[in-house]
Amino acid sequence: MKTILTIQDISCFGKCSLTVALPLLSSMGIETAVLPTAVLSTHTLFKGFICKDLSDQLRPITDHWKHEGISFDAIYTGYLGTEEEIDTVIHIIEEFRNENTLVFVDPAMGDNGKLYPAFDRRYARKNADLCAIADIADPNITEACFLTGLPYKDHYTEEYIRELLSVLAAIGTKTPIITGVSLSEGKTGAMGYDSEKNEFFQYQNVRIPISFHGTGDIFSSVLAGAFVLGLDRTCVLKTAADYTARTIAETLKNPENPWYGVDFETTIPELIDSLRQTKKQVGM
Ligand code: PXL
Repeated sequence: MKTILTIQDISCFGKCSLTVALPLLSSMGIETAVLPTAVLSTHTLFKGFICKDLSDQLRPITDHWKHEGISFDAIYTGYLGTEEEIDTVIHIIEEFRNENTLVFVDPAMGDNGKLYPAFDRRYARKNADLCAIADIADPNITEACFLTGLPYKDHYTEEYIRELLSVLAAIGTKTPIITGVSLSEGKTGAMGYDSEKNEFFQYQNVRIPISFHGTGDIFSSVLAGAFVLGLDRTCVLKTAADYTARTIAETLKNPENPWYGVDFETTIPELIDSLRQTKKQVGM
């Protein structure tokens, strides 16, 4: 079985970060270890959340793992809190990585042209250091702009996305993938760049014109999992984008859907089925 370590916060209530990554990766058949960077009562969209930072626990935990000879096929980082924490995470990646380890970074820090209130430009620059050591990083357009220093655009062309991807690759990410890329009316998806082969790739499907909290974490978790399973990049994008879109569609059908997250639990059986079919098609 493939193994993955995911490093991000645990928002105890609210369907994001670890409460999404852990069930999704496990249901994809990947042994998933977690390194919680902080415990929050809820995610930060709730008023009055409380947060206990666990930065000082990360090294003692990973030191124990080292001592036990524990290793991982992949390391997937999500929402982190501070510049110091990013430095610690870079150190942990360097300690656990070998030539076969897949390092996947979701530099979660903003959307719609703005950083989340907790973050500033210095934090964004530090996140660029983390992306520089990633095999794959999947910022949205906003995050890609803060990572590269290129201006944010609401309306853009494929050329603009290619430029963002090229600069991300120049920073050091081997295969940057930009999410939330809409290249034609009514469609959305992701576009990536394999810098070793100098090839761009993309996948688009129907755009559901409503945004829900936590869908970025769902997309990233499935993307990371599908790469770890060894699917080719086009299948990976399709699996993650289709699953996210199906989840949003199912959530919209539920008149009692919660405002704080999506009903990703309902569609987990479909994810398992689609992976089974894809693997069969490619003879895995
Ligand atoms: O979904 C990203 C995320 C993760 N963790 C926490 C968050 C958010 C987004 O707002 O608040 C604590």
